[in-house]
Amino acid sequence: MLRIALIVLLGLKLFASNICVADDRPNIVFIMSDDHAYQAISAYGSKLNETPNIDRIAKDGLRFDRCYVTNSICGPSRACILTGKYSHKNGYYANEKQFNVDQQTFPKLLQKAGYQTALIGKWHLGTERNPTGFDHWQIFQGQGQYYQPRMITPLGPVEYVGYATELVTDQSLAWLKQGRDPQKPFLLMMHHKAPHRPWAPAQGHLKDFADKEFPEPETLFDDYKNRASAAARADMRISKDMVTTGPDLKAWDMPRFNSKKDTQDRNFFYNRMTVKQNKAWKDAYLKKNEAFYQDDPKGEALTRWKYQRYMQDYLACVASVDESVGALLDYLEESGLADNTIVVYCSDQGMYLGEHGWFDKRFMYEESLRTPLFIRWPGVTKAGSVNNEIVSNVDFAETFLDAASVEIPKDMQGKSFRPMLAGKTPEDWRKTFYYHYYEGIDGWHAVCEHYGVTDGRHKLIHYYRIDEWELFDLEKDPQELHSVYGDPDYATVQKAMNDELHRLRTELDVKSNDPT
Ligand code: SGN
Ligand code: CA
Repeated sequence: MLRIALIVLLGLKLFASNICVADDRPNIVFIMSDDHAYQAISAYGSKLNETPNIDRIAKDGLRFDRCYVTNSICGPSRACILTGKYSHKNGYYANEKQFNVDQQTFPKLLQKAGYQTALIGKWHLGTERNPTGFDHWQIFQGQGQYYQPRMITPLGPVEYVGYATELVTDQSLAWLKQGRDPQKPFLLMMHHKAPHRPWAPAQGHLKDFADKEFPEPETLFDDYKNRASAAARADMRISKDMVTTGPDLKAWDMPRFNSKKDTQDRNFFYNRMTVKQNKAWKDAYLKKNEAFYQDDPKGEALTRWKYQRYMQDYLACVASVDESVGALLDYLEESGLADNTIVVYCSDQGMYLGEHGWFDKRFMYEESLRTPLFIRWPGVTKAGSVNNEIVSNVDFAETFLDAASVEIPKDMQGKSFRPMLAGKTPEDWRKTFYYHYYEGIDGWHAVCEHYGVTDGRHKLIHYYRIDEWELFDLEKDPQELHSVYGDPDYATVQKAMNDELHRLRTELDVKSNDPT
């Protein structure tokens, strides 16, 4: 009798202790690509490609149609995501600086609250000091290389053999399978290099788009008139700034290109490749390059050819990212983790796929201001739902903390959109959004420094170093081709937007345009 009572008691104790340790806070898998335009995701109606796996997140979850970034450039976007603060507060306002890793970040707060945290892939916030707030991390050096990338780990650098997107996927899966403490909820930040310039596809995707003719954007031959001079000044035109014989377009493997520079460019790529990879590349490009030189297109015809090759390579890089998302989703489902895991897919910013004749990002125009965002949280997000509110990468930190029931620090500058995941928009949700780009006319691609405000319908931009303004009516002019700044018909709108701009600058404590 006594023995039975003891066994029962012991059983109850075990049961009770299980209840104590069970931690049902959701896991977070945050998948971020680099420069992935919403125009190249089928869940956003892409005319260019299919992304069946990214679409799975949209199908089972929520698609955001107006996720804006505060500063459309890589490192600053990442710093903003980690800290929940604008660039002027987190200090990382331009690429190639050193992120202050001692500051508060949401992974650190999750870690302190009992989450296990991991970061795998692109960091691009400087490597003089190691990332902090992660139980496990492994990052590309700088921008990272597509083929045989070097990765920095807590034990030092490791030279990998393989393709960046696939390596990041494999390492993420390995951590999920073997590196995790199953008793703890986790945060996994899986950061791809792709589809960033120079758009080097994986061996297995080199020919995916070889025979496809892509529709050209209507503004491929933009004349940059009726706006401030910033658009015309920028060096990011497919026509003149995209390199045909260099890594951009890979029309290089021809006997006639034997200058030192051509050879260096080629070797930079080819020397990183295995014999098999190199053969696959030659097989994919050589014949087409020959045809290109036979045709010898000039002027607009050349731009058209460049645009087609750009898309062919860019979308092939996207195909690997989409595969990676599929592998992650499959594993979450097979392992039973999916039910209690929030899956996020986004990019660090948007990208021009020929709109305004451009590649790259940086401007406050829609293509680079908006970044793709999909979130699936089983039991919370409604399958196939769409959100049209202005959310931002500055909101991510607070949203994740909120989802994990961790207190949100007062000094973060975004707002948790956790209620929106369940389909409820808070009544006081923002109606306007502040943007600020700092790298400026002397930086890469010569995009003038600017700040601005948008409410989704109108957009006011001030290129403050050259003191020129733009005002767009996005309803009448969705492609942002005709500024109505100074137009008497828009005087009231202009005044209201200007007031709002100043209100937001005060609220966000923007004291100076030059944070240095
Ligand atoms: C590199 C690219 C630029 C790109 C920046 C920043 N040039 O410098 O075209 O704008 O990265 O991109 S390249 O010749 O090296 O490819 S970011 O996404 O990392 O901000
Ligand atoms: Ca980027």
